Amino acid sequence: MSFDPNRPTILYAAPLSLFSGKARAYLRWRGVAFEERLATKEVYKEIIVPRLGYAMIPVIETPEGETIQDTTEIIDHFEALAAGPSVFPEGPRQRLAAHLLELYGDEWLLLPAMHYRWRHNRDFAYREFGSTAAPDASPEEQVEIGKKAATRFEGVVPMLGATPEMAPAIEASYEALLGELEAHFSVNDYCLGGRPSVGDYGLIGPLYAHLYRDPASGEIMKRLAPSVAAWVERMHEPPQPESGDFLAGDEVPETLLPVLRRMMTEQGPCLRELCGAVAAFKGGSPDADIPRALGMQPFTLDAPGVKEATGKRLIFPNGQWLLQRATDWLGSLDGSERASADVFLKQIGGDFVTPELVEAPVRRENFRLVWA
Ligand SMILES: N[C@@H](CCC(=O)N[C@@H](CS)C(=O)NCC(=O)O)C(=O)O
Repeated sequence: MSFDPNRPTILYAAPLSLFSGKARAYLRWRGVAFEERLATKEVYKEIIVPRLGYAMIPVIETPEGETIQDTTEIIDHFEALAAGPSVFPEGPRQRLAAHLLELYGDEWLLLPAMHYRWRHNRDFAYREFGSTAAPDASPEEQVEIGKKAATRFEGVVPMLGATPEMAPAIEASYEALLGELEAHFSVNDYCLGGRPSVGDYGLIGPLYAHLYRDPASGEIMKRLAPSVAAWVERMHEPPQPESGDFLAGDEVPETLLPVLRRMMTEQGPCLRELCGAVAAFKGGSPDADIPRALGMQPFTLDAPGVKEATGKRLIFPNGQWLLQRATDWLGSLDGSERASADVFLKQIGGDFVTPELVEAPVRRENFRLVWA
């Protein structure tokens, strides 16, 4: 892509941020010439909050001055401009798998990400929050600044389901997932073959900043799943932008199926409940703004050897917005393509995923969810 040094694409982001890692990895693979600027306290105050109305990263500023927040919208934006290979596979199954994996990474794997960061990397995280907010402060000051800056993030961790009681289940489920991913990435460069898909970008969010870069978590990943760590490195520093092909014949590799089955076992019941909660909220308050969270829901992890694997988590309508990318895709298919996608969903225990699952669709406008 062309690059005007006078008007670069700017990514406001931070090394410790989950979704910054997703955006950065994508922009690098896409070959976008961008400049990354640290989301310091001043950047939040002077750029991010005035533009979005709230504090969130990553944020893109395009050479034309357009602001984009939300990694999915960032990817959509650059995919629409790109002439090269797409991160959206064309095959019905592969495209569905890619959308589902983005939803799994963005919304579900927050749980192990937050658990490991705040239980096993707390001091590191304070330092990182401090050096992001105030890069010029002394290391001692940064720890204090970091503790304050982290409150908003740390405070929400139990509400994501990462409570001390759930620690054994979260770790057992995550280690089982690492085993499944290891089996996959020891024979495949990316989820669907030789090219990263939007599903890889969903997974890289939690698996990079929190579960690879945070030191205690990185040690676990490198020890238990070296091929996963190698995939993280490949994703974060792509050897060759805009290269590679998806597997031929719309194949979703056998080795990816256990990962998708785990997603459906753990996240599936919550997705059904989420769609019901969004529809009930619309029924009760059709004119109200859609809140970021709609109460709490129970969830159960597939945690080998652990008895207490049920906790509670916030219900996030944003998850439905991401799910709609899968259900809209499914709804656009007909004939043999739809039949092939349905067989695949059955194979992974996801046959509840139908266009009808979403009763009250949402879309994004001006950095917020609104009714579609
Ligand atoms: N769906 C958004 C999520 C972005 C997000 O949660 N960013 C975190 C940092 S990794 C953040 O700024 N959170 C602030 C908050 O949740 O209030 C995206 O894909 O960009």
